[in-house]
Amino acid sequence: MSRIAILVPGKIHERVLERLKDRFEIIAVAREQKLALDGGTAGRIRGVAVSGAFPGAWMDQLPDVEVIASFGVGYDGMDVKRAAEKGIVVTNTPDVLNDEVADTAIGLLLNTIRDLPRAEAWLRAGNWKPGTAFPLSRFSLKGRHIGLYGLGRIGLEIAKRLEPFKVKISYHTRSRHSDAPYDYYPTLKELAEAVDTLIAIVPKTPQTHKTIDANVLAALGPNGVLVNVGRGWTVDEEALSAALASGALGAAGLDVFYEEPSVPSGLLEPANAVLLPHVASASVPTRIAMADLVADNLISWFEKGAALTPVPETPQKIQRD
Ligand code: NAP
Ligand code: 8YV
Repeated sequence: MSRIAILVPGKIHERVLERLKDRFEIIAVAREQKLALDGGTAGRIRGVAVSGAFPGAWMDQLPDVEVIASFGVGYDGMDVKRAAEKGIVVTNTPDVLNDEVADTAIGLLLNTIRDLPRAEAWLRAGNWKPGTAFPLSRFSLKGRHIGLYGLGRIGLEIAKRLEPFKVKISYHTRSRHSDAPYDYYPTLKELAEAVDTLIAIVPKTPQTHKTIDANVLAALGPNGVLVNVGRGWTVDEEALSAALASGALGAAGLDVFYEEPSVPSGLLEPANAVLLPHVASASVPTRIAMADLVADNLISWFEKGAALTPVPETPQKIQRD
């Protein structure tokens, strides 16, 4: 009996392929505007494993695809509307990366507030000599009031990690989380006015576009700190560059950027910015857990008739036998 064909467009974690190759036929193709598949091959594909965007036009090329397993919890590059219209189930990788991303957020927060990457660079450059000392950090975490923009799976883990630091914690989401022991602010502007430190962990959606704008940054103020581990899409980077340069905002720590991997010079130049190349989930164990969940979603769909972690936009309408 011929094996079920799974499409893999572009690169994906090696573990996904290792887990799938004995059960399925893997069809690997380059990421191109139109997938290089002849009609016969395209017609045999019933599942997809993908890291990164998956446009609706690719779905149109695959008449019998049932499930698309995406590597990552954020699935903003996936045309879920088209998938839902076509009855295709899309899965993502929630929860398995919560701890790693929350840990990274705390590390980035401390690095930004205490200027630790520049202190290390100063040491490595041979500046630490008798009678010299790296300048005191302007800011301290002590006594800060931290606002979480997003209190979902990852935001909640960040909040829990912040509690032992004895900081005040507040949050803004679309709706109040009545079980959360933190102050709720119904708008991002009100949250920014109340706090001195903002940590963003919201998805890329039309509603979150450039919501961290000049007004929000001004509300955080000269002692204010912004940390973003969600998506660069959420920040007006021009306004952020200007605020960092003028001192209207104290400092920023960014793991994500608007147009990755391009980082604007207005963010590269200021000394009061700590920048990471989108590494919040990027440890060997966490990426293996994400890869396993991609594979397990496909295996579960084809062997048990249901995916493990379908996204809310594509509930499992097709229950397989
Ligand atoms: P989640 O559980 O869905 O939580 C999302 C949070 O964002 C919820 O609290 C939601 O609150 C809030 N939110 C959504 N739209 C909003 C809006 N318009 N205004 C205010 N709040 C809004 O997602 P998660 O698993 O925590 O992941 C969050 C995002 O982090 C992902 O989508 C991804 O983009 C990003 N991420 C980045 C990395 C990295 O490597 N840097 C790694 C993992 C994830 P309500 O539903 O109550 O409004
Ligand atoms: C990954 C992420 O960097 O899960 C997400 O939404 O942004 C990160 O964990 C990405 O998905 C895969 O490279």
